[in-house]
Amino acid sequence: TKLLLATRNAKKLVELQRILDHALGRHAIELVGLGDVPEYPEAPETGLTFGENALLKAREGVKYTGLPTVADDSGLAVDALSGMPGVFSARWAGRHGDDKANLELVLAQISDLPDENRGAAFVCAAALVLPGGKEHLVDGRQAGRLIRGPRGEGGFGYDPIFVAEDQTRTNAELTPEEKDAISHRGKAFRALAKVIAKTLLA
Ligand code: ITT
Ligand code: NA
Repeated sequence: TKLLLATRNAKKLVELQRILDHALGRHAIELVGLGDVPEYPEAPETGLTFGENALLKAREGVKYTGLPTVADDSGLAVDALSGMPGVFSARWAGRHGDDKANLELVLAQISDLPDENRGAAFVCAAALVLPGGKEHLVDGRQAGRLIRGPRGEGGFGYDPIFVAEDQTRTNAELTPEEKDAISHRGKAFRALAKVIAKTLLA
């Protein structure tokens, strides 16, 4: 079964295919990337919440391809920054997708805070929009804290500075499977996999 994945983030795509393969069995879902859709428009991400943005991205996918479409909108909410960078996580330092600059800016913004005030959470909204117009939205959250400098090579984005609750390693030091098991994206897309199983694979 073909599903469009409305993302331009290659690392997200890898995580999502892996999470869906694990939840639904290998080859149950074939994710089609935006690279295979000619003249796909810039994603509208004008929403004020992760959920709104995920729905905007998924609706756009259905509109341009007619395929059932999934989308992920996600980010890091830092307690001491009143939940920022939040929906601005991908472009917090200015240039979209500059992971290194983004995490360095967040670290600078909380550099004077003691360990007990460095709480943060990753949030993921996962949307499924069907060609008939039906919409499904779920989310997932991973709570933790920010350390003072990056550690690890795995994952992407803010993973090198984030240590999840009950962990000693950063998300970037976990294996991919360990990250999926506890991540905001793993939680959201395992919930969405149940919806996919009922609506598209039944
Ligand atoms: P698309 O909109 O094309 O899917 P994007 O990277 O722009 O790709 P978002 O707007 O959802 O996606 O922004 C997500 C940002 O949040 C991402 O660039 C990272 O900075 C951060 N982020 C999301 N999930 C993360 C994760 O699992 N680990 C670390 N950082 C993450
Ligand atoms: Na976004």
